[in-house]
Amino acid sequence: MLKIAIQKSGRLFEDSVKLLKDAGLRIENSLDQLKAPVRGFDAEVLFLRNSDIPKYLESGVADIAVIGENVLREKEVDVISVEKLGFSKCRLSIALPKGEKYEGPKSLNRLKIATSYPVTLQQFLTENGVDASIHQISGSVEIAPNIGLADAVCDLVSSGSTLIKNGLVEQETILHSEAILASNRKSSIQKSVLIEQLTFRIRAVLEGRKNSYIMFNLPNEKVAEVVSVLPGLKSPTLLPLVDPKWSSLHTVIPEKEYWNVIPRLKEIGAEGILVIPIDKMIY
Ligand code: PRT
Repeated sequence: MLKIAIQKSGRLFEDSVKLLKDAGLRIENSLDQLKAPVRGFDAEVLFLRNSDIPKYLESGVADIAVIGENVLREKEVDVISVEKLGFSKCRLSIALPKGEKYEGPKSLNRLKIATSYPVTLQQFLTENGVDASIHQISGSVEIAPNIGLADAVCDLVSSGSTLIKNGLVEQETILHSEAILASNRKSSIQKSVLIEQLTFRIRAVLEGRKNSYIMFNLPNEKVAEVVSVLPGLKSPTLLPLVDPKWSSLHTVIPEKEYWNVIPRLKEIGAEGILVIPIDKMIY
């Protein structure tokens, strides 16, 4: 049985549960459980604190986990990063009070920086030859300069509004992070079949999320021109319509190209464009 760790509650919880459900794992949980059996896959899910997952993963209590890259990096654990999952994207950034001059890392010399990420920050300071002191705090980092606890902060940022609300300006990003699937080294050998099966399912879900299936009608003489603007899979499918002068074209396009491609298809003469989400996609 594969032991899969996910965050018990917090920013990663909902997306982690959804990913596993979309991959066909039916978690039989009630909210106060620490562990839940799974139907549809030989696994059980452990609900843990995000900050505790790295040590449980490294020690083998969990075989595989959904975890923020930032936490793995901070805890310096020896695990295998299997797959980036595309959610909980954020960055670890250094911010200074508005009005303070910043001309690169050297501006941090002799400053006191408040953070919950002392290891990652120290690595950045050392790599850049900066002599600053680190004040470790476990939460509400952004208020540290306002209450005189520090000169600067190093904290996670997603929208940036927390920094702005506290009169801080983001100056230097030291790490980009998102949720990842990570596995224990021993388990990746001993339970390789289960881990490969789970990874295969998760990749199929992620590929599906990144793409859309589109279909539309077009005059036959426009087929070559339309195909030239399509970024999709190897070759689109062309089907005849009842009207012999028209065809229906079906293909897959990456979500990120969708809004560039659709207006061009319309300009060329495509009609009745349907865009359909893809549940799973396997290359
Ligand atoms: O208690 P437990 O150990 O389970 O959880 P935690 O306190 O580590 O977790 P949680 O739920 O706050 O965050 C879990 C993970 O979500 C983090 O480790 C990151 O990988 C990811 N993540 C993504 C974030 C953010 N975005 C984020 N914006 N984690 C925290 N923040 C905080 C940030 O610290 C700051 O206070 O949100 C604020 C800034 O947000 P913006 O949108 O105003 O920029």
